[in-house]
Amino acid sequence: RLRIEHLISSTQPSEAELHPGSDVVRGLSQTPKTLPPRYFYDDRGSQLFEQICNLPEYYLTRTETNILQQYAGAIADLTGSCELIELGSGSSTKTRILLDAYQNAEHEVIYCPIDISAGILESSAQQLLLDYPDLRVHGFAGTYELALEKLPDSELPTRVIGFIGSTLGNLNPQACETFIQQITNALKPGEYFLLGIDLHKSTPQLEAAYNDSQGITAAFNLNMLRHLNRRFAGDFDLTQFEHVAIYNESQRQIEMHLRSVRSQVVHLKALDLTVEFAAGETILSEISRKFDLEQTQHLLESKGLTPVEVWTDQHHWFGVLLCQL
Ligand code: AVJ
Repeated sequence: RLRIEHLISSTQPSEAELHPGSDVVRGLSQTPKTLPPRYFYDDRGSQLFEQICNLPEYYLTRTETNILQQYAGAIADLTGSCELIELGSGSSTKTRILLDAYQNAEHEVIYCPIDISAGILESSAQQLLLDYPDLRVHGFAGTYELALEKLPDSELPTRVIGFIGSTLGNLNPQACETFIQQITNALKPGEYFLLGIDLHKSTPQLEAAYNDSQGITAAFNLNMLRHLNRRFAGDFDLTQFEHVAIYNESQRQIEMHLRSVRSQVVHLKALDLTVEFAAGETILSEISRKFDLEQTQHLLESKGLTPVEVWTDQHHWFGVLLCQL
């Protein structure tokens, strides 16, 4: 009941495949300096992220989980039997709420998790097979782009592409448009897109969620430098950088930085890269955009994805949208 395909682009390898770390070189050579958020997620970073999801200040995961618990039955009834394709499936914790709902409604599901990390994909798929004796799992280890291009036609009446957890917030508006276009290209008329997004709210609440009192988010942010040290033979001194997260109200995004506490020089030997930092200079390690439910609906609609149903919590902190092509 388990099949995992490892996607590699043999015909047209991407720049990232041909030159691992070229994105790091580009980001650190720029002013202001940036790094791609995907470097958060080595094994330790994925563990820290799981801890973040359980923090009292980090309302996102808890709120989305509650929305899914309340409306998973409605989602299952609206789509019926389907292939459930999840982008960035990780540990598949929230997915279980959906799988339970389809099971209760006696709708058949083939679960297609897509994740860049083959290890977490394999282990969470094995666990799901144990817990759901009728479930078929067809996973893809690779990037969203490749997986979306290579998705086979559905064996079941329809497909649902799920992108929950507000990962969309990591994309700037232009990248967001490109991404939605990739979704519509991958779907056939009548098929669904299930999206979870964090919503705009007060600055103190947002800044608390990204500056938790236990310092887990700070550790998560700094771990990116440890990851780069290991991957690219670097000498970032983690004691000489500090975590900064501020809400940019006009752009409606949390901006997470690594700030150099003094002037210093860092080397990444495997990339043949030397980087100079001024005292107080920052690296932008992540944007986390906070959306407006109506604006997002209009954006999806303008790309041909019609919102079928929109759910939120009592405080309007988080939104879940089911759209149809
Ligand atoms: C996984 C991108 C949704 O933006 O809230 C958590 C990552 N960064 N704390 C987010 C994150 C800092 C998270 N996303």
